[in-house]
Amino acid sequence: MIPTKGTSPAAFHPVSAPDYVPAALLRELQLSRLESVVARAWERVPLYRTRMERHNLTPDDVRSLDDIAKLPFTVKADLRDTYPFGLFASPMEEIVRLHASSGTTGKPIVVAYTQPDVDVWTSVMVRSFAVCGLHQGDVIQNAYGYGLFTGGLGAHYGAEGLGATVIPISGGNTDRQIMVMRDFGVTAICCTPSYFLHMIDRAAELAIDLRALPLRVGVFGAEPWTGAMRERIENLTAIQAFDIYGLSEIIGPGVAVECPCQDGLHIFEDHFYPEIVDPASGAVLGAGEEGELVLTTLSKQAMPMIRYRTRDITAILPGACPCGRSLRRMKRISRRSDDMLIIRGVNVFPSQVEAALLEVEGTLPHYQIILTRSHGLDQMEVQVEVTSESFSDKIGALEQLNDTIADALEHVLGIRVEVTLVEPHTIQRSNGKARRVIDRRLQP
Ligand code: DLL
Repeated sequence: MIPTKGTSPAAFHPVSAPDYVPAALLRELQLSRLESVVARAWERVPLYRTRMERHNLTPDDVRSLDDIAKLPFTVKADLRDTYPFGLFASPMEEIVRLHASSGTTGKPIVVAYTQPDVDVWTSVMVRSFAVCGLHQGDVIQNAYGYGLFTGGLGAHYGAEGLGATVIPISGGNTDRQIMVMRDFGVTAICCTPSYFLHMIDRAAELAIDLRALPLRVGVFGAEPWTGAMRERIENLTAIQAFDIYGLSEIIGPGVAVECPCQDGLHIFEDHFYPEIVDPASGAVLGAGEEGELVLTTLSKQAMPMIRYRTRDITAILPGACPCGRSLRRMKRISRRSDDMLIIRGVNVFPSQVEAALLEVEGTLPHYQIILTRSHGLDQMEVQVEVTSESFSDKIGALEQLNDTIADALEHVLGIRVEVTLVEPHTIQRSNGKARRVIDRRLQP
């Protein structure tokens, strides 16, 4: 059955039942789980206990869901400072899996799972796929990277748990991806949105019409992408593109996913308790207000996370979703608070650049921002790939396109930046998360 906007065939999938638990029951469940997780963290992880003691708190101080706001935050540096196993709440004999995320600087962070943790992870991934309208009989090509990254194995267990057929192809070797997609009757693809765009380009070069294949669903995440990027993907293929969100520290993929209404991502809040806080003051914000997503794991054993500051910027959407799920929704993540570039005093986010480029005809959504410093002044160059047709245009037409892009960027960013048009395929592709920014400002 092809999912259409506003209706959800997944609504009838038995694994989706917890998505519809009445809100009052859900709150009760969350509170009893919160009490257990706080007690576990207190008893077993010295960092949590010391921090709570410093605030004169014991687990008994958490008596309602609002009391969560009394608890201290946990941040990424806590994982680095206790590297590798300092936040584990289970002995190694009970831990069945380790993953790690490298990040951009320094040591990786390590995350651990007991068997019940892997089961929870599988269950939220099964529910995620069901929300996207997938079921037994679907053939899921899993092009998220397998290995220490959580994307590959998370989606793999979810697809198998659903009873679908999973192709564990991992990232890379784009020609083989397209061959498999065509020859194996693939109905769903999982990868980063930027990698899927690359697959679309390559399929066009190989004269393979993706619309002629049974492919109907894409489950894309692990990096920010815009509504305009979704439109581009959906217009160039016959798929419905869903946004899936997650992070290693909390579990991996499967923290939240879009339903066919495509208006925000439902958070699996029976396992992950969301709050939105002001990134500067840490104050809890209300529904509809944009701020930093803070998550508390409600059922994880090996590595409970209490009020983890994700750095991802979003808002909890007020109101009920027409799909009928009681799980609250968050806006798609457009940016991270630490992604913000400050160029000559102006705040710039890569997502603004992407949104502006997608408005200009003749450009491809492959771009890179290069930052340099000359005579103490920050310079920002945006390299943009243009279609081969535009590239073969006369010089005058290219100059005009360059000006149009520079104007569009100035309009959203508030500063004039240098634009360089480059041929298709000039910008290096990634099989996983795209590298949007190259910062050479601190290089000697
Ligand atoms: O990226 C887990 C994942 C795998 C999610 C596959 C979805 C699909 P990490 O490598 O730890 O885990 O990176 C987590 O990636 O804090 C966000 O900044 C970003 N991110 C993940 N999903 C999305 C999304 C995985 N749908 C970090 N939209 C997070 C925007 C996302 N950003």
